[in-house]
Amino acid sequence: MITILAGGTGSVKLVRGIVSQSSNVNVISNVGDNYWLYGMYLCPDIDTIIYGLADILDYDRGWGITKDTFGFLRQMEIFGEETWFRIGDRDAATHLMRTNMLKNGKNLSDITKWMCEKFAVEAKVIPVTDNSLETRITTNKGEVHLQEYWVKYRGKDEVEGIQYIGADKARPNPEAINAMHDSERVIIAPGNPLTSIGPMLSIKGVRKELSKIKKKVIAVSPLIGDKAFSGPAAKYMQAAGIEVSSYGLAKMYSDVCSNIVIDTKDKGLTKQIESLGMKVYDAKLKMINKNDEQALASFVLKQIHV
Ligand code: FO1
Repeated sequence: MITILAGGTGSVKLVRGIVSQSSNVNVISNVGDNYWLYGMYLCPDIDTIIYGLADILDYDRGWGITKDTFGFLRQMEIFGEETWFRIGDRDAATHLMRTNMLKNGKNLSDITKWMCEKFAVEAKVIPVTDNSLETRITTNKGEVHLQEYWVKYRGKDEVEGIQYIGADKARPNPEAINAMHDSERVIIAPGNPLTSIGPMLSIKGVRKELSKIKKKVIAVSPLIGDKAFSGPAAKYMQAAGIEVSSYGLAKMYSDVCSNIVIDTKDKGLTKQIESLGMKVYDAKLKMINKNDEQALASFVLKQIHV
């Protein structure tokens, strides 16, 4: 059994690769970027993983359903609503079903299981918690939800801080803890360390469990040099006072994992990272097609000899 901790867009390629190589995979999903909009509960990271595994993800955008239409959004615009968050018509059905089920008393874990069944996804997708956990970004103009910072305001303002609201009270999903405990290997996907992986690590029980099993935990870096493959990881790392490099990442993860895969171009950092007590592996990290996803996944699965 393999468990992978994942965010959305930055993680989905490796998640797909891992699932293509192993039949018993748990994906623990971030929920910090969940967002209420038009009375619907959106879980972008959970949906990106499920759509990716169901092979219906819009790969160019990295979110939403491929070839979706936007009639619903157009109508909201006519009603005078803000439409900065591009919800497709089929995607809206996912949010509506989830919201109705929540209103009928189901929890996010059960709803996610139901979604996996409906999309014929065999891997288990497990929300890291069923409690409220919200990533908020502080800028010089104030504090906003992550989706507002990145999508509505296009990540323009200087980031001063990142908060995980609710982390102190959030209970880890017992299924997530059991999955990590029972797995041969636990992988930290190359998601944004502050906004995809960070919210999960901010839950005390998750961090504690990972630190207990850190010898079998392997992280895959989302960086080459001081640049992320995609998205604002570098900007958030800088704001959090973390060196923007795979060394900075390794330092951030050093209490929860003993193994890291960095890009071959960053091989020069090996000694420095090893000084943190971590094993370092290098590979080509950029995944452009399914072959790359599978190659990196099989490389990651071959490492760690506990
Ligand atoms: N990201 C954008 O940059 N613009 C969008 O309009 C947008 C819509 C959207 C709709 C559904 C969904 O599941 C994700 C969506 N995303 C959009 C991605 C999302 O904002 C983030 O990339 C993730 O939350 C981070 O993992």
